Amino acid sequence: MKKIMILGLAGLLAMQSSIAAKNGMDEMWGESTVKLRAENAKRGQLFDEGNYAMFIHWGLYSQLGNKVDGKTYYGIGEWIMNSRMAGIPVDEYKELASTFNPVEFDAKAIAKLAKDAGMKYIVITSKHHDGFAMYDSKACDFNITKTTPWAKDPMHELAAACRAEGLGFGFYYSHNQDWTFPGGGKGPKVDENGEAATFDDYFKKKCLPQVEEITTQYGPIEMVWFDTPGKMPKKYVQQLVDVVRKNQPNALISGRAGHNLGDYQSLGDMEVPHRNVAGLWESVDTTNDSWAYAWYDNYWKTPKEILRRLIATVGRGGTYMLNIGPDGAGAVPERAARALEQSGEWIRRYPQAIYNAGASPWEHALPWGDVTVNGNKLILSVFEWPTTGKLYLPGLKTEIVSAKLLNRSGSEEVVYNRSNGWTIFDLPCHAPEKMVSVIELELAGIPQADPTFGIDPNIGTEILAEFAEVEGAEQSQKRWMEKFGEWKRIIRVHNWKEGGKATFEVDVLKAGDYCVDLTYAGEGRLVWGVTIEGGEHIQNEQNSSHNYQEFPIGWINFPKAGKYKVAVSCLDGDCKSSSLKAIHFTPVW
Ligand code: FHN
Repeated sequence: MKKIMILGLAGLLAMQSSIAAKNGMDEMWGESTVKLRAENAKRGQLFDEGNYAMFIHWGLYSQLGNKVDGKTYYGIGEWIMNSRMAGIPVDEYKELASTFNPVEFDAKAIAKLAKDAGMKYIVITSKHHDGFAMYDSKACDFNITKTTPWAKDPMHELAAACRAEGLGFGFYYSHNQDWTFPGGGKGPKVDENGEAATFDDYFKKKCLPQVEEITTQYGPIEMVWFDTPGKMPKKYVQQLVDVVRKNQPNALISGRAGHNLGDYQSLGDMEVPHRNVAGLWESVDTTNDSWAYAWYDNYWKTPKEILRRLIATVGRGGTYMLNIGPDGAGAVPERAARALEQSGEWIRRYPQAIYNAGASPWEHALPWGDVTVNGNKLILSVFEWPTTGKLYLPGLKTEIVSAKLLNRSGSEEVVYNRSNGWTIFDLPCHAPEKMVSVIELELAGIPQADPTFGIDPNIGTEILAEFAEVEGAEQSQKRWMEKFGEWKRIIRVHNWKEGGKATFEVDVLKAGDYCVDLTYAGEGRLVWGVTIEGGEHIQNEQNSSHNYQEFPIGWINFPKAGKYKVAVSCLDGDCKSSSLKAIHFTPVW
C-alpha cells in the first residue's frame, strides 16, 4: 500500500511510497475485490489501494474518428480540429454537434466493463480542449444536451452506473485550453461581436461555472482530472481547486491542475517508468495509440501487455489509469473491451498482485517479469516462463517463510535453494497460466532486496542506460511523438567524449560466456567497446540507424560468480551523435 496523505503535490512527492505491511489483505481483496466500494472509500483510497482505473476520452471528435472529408489523419483523435491534424475552423467544428447521435452509448455496459476489467473508478472527459461539454451545462450551450439530436446527459447515467457497480466516478476537465470559446487557451481571440476576449472572460463565463457544475450535478465524485495547465496563472488554478474542495471534499485533484496545487503527480502521457518513483503518482495510458476513437487504430495492447504495464506501474509504486475511446455512436471498440475483460479475468484470480500492492524492492522489472509487494508477501508475476524448470531471483535479503506457485485451483509449494545471494526456484515445465503465472512468497518481514541487476542464467537481461553511472558523456531524457500525440521517451547516453563511459553494475550467478548486444541510435558505422572492470575487454564495429536498434557486439566472459562493473564506450565513428539506450547479456548455450 502506498501511504496516502493529502498534502498537496509538493508534500506528496517527498513522501516515500510505502511497502509496509497490510495485514488481513487476503480477506479484504482476495475473497471479495468489491469490498472497497466507492461509497465507503476515503479520499484517495481507490487511487491509492485500487491502483487501476478507467480513463475515457469521448466527445464530438469521436464522431470523426480521425477521418475528415475522406482523408485520414494519424494521431490522437481528440486533437482533430487542431492545425497539426485536420485544422477544422471553429464554426465548422461546432456544426458536428448537429449530427452527434450516440445511440449506442450504454453507461451500464461501460461501468460493467470497467468492473470486469478490475478497475476501481472511471474518469471521463466532461470537456476536452475542443470546448464541447459532454454533459448538461447551463454555463455554455455548446454541450451535448442543447446542440445534439441525442439531447441527453450521459454523465448522469454513467455516474449512476458506476455507483451501482461500486465504482468511483470522476471527470476530466480541460481548464486552460478551450479552442472554441472566446478567450480560452488557444481559442478565438474575439467574441461573436468582434470584441477582444481575454482569458479572464473565458474563465469567469465558462471554466469556473462549469467546474462548479461538474462538482455539484453528479453526486460524490472521486476526482477532477485537470489537464494541460500551460501558463495558466496560479490565481485561476487556485479558484478551481477551491471550488472542488468546497463541493467535493473527498475528490482528488490531478497534478496537472498546475502550480503544485494537485494532490498527486501525473507522469507524462503513456509513460510507465522503469525505476521506482516516490510519492503518490499515476501513469495514464491508452488501449491503442490514441486517446479518442480513431477508425484505423487497431494497435491494441494485448491482455498480456495490459497486465505487463499495469503490474510495472504498481511495481514502481504508482496507479495505472488506462483509456478507452468510444466511437461517435458511443460504442466501445470490441477489441479494446475484449483485451480489458481478459486481463480482468486474470486480476480476479490474482488480486493480491494489484490491489493494495506496492513498489518492488528491486526498484525495476526483472528479466522474466515483475514484482509487487503486499504486506510481507512478494508477488512474482512471471511473464516469460522458464523452459529450463528454474527461475532465478537475485538479491532477496529477507528470509522466505513459504513459496507457492498459484494456479486456478489453488497453489502448490515450490522447492527452492539459495546460492550466492540468489534464490532459485524449481518449477514445472508448463506454466500454470497462459499470460502471467504467479509465485507468492511469504517472507519473515518487510521485503528487502539488493537492486543490482542480476544477469539471468536462463534468458536475456536488458539493462537500460538510465541505470548506468556515466562519465564523459551525457545522460538525459529524450521525448518524441511517434505519431502526433503518441509520446515515447527514453533516457539515453549520448554526446560521448574521448574516454567517456557508461558503467553498469551487474550480479553474475553463473560464470561463463555471455553474448553482449547494445541498443543504440546513431549515424554511420560505430565502434563500441565493452570492458569488465579488471577483466576482459571486447570491441566491435557495427552499423547504426536513426531508430534505436539492437546490434551484437560479441561474447564476454565473467570468470566467476559475483558482482562486476561493465563499462560501455563509443570508441570510433560519429560518437557525438550516437545514443545508447541499453545493454543486453544473454547466456551462451
Ligand atoms: O492534450 C491532452 C490529450 O489530448 C489527452 O487528453 C492527454 C491525456 O493525458 N492529455 C493531454 C496531453 O498531455
